[in-house]
Amino acid sequence: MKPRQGWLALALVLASLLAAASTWWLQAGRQAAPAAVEGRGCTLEPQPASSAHPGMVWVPAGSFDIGDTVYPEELPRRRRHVDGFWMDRTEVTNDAFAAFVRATGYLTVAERPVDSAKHPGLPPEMQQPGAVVFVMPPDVRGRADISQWWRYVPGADWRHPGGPATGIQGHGAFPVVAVTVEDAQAYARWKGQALPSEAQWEWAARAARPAPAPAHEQPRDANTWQGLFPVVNSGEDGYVGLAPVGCYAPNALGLHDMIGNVWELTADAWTPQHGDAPPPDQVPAGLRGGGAAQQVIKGGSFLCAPNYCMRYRAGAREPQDRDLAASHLGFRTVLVAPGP
Ligand SMILES: [Ca+2]
Ligand SMILES: [Ca+2]
Repeated sequence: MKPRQGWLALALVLASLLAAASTWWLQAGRQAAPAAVEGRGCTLEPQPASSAHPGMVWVPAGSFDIGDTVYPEELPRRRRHVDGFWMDRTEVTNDAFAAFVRATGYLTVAERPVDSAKHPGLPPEMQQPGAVVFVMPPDVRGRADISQWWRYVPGADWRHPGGPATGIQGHGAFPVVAVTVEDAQAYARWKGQALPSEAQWEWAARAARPAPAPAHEQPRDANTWQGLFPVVNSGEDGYVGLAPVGCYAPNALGLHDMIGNVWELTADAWTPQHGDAPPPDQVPAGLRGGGAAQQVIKGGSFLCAPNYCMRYRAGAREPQDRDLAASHLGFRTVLVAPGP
């Protein structure tokens, strides 16, 4: 494919690979939201008042074999060592991101004019600020053409995750979506924190357990997709779309929604497979030469289903365009500081 020919195609391919987006407002109209907590948030377990970093949990140091064996990009498994660090126990919420925007006046990438020099030849609708949005189709002809359920929506952004007519009122406890790695890193810097490396993220998702390799089954304590993606979503896990953060049981470290709900951005530039050496942590991809345009994202989302995207696993990974927002994609931050 000519690199400039199809940002649309690229966007759609990436989006499909990620199995992304925010259908909560659309799907909620089709299927009654089964959870009584819709919109209000879920109650997080209290933390000790003495906690050095409220809202974060300590992830101890350790070594493990990064990766998994389900999809080619998870190979080869490589030994990685991770020093101890603090990590947000939930995905960053709309309320938290709104506080950052209020304090700084920050404008997200999806709200800015599209860089036509960087992406020449875009169709008119993609020359407008916006984000990629999942729209549940009534039926599909196979799953090769992902434009059956993925759309670039002008006016979609973190405040309007489904497009201009949608909003986040009453959804302050939901994960912020439609943010890019630049946005996530700006938030993290404001907090004095950083995005996790892929190794940090995966080690934390494994609850700092070096072995055995995590199971491949669809998890029960996570917001994923039950049914035949993209047309049948039974919502057996309580949510057909996004869920407020912290509605599902935490892992053994106290981290919620590492698997499912929203995909999570990392600090690492995308590599098609795990290399001999780990990518340098927390270094913007552009600084490593070549201007890598994609970032590693982890954990899968509420759109991950057994028939389409079995990426509800710690070792799963996907690429995401650095400058393209999607309504299934959020993040959480880490802090390198002395442990408890
Ligand atoms: Ca679900
Ligand atoms: Ca997640």
